[in-house]
Amino acid sequence: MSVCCASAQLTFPSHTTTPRRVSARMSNQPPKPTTTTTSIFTSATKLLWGPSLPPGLLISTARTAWSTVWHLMMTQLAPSDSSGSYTRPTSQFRLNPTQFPSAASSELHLYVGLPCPWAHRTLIVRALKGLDDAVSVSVASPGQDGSWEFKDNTIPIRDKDKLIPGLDKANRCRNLKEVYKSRTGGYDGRCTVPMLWDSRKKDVVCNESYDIIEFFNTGLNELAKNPSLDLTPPELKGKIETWNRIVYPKVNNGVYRCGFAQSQEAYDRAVNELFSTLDEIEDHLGSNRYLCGERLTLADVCLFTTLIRFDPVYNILFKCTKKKLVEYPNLYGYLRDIYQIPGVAATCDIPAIMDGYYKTLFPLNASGIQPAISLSGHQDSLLIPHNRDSVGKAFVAQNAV
Ligand SMILES: N[C@@H](CCC(=O)N[C@@H](CS)C(=O)NCC(=O)O)C(=O)O
Repeated sequence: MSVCCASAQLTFPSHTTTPRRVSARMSNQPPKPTTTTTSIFTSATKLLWGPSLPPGLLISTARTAWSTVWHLMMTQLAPSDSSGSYTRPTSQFRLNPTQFPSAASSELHLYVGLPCPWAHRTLIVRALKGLDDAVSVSVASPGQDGSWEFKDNTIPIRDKDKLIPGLDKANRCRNLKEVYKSRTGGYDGRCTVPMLWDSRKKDVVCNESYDIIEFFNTGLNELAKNPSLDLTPPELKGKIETWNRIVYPKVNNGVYRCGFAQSQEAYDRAVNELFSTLDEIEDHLGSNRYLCGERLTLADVCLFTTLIRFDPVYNILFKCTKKKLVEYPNLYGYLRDIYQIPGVAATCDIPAIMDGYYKTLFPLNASGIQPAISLSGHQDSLLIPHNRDSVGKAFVAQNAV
């Protein structure tokens, strides 16, 4: 099975840009009990133990069985170490920044899924650099068998450039596993998004998001509409690395360490590290428009894709509950600032994100029910003015894009 942003295999259901009801047949949820089955259960329990709770022995047996099954599922969903801390598996296809493939000899295609924060990074940098013509995209959605698959959504012609789940435009495969398998040399490992594919060589170029965004930022300038935008300017490389070393383990992966923890200790450690890092960033953003000062960098792109999922998903589903993002005025303004950079909003789809997480991470949300979220989690609220132009010495990075 595949999992959103994790390792194992639980997948996302299909989604659209607006919230909608998914029919029981189409969704990954178990069918709802009918009135007849509900009344059979009610009658059976009344017959067995009347209106009181089931006998203690039954409860403790069910509890042991339930928790064993939960641990088994979590082990596949999210491998952990002996202390119960989530350990993210490493990506198989990496890019060396000193040996980027040549743009002229490749035909690049990007595979993504909209709920995935790692894939989201690649969509943002592709949009900011103006690589939409140079790198085509297929948006995958989850299938019943647990792998990312491609669905025929018969996208209207006017929407053909929108990021909507659909068919595999590069290989006409039914699912991502088939694409990975068809690579020169074959493949039998984890089939994750984002995945960058070279249609000419019929091979995976890379399936590690940070490598892909570095490549998009500097390796394809001859094809980019905004070649002058540099999201890793040489003078900021040190700061970017410093922030990445903090933000990746404590925030990007930190929210997963909270949600996928398999012991109280592992959760406590993760949640404390997450919130002390958010407190630190909140302070920093009081006098810096972006993480590295006046310019938007790759470090911001990486932080942004976690922040936009925070109130609608991680705060609730992953128990990142000490605070909501909206309670951090600087972080929340920073989120809106980046969202309002031209090109970014079109890569964001909160209904698709919610659909993906709440309906497919079965061990964390067995009912599949999506919670109602407060206003701060809604996409429209990201259009509220951010008033951050004056924070620090504002070099308006988005003017360059
Ligand atoms: N380290 C990878 C993580 C990618 C990842 O975990 N993607 C998830 C979706 S959010 C996935 O495709 N999981 C499928 C699986 O694990 O089989 C990156 O940054 O690109």
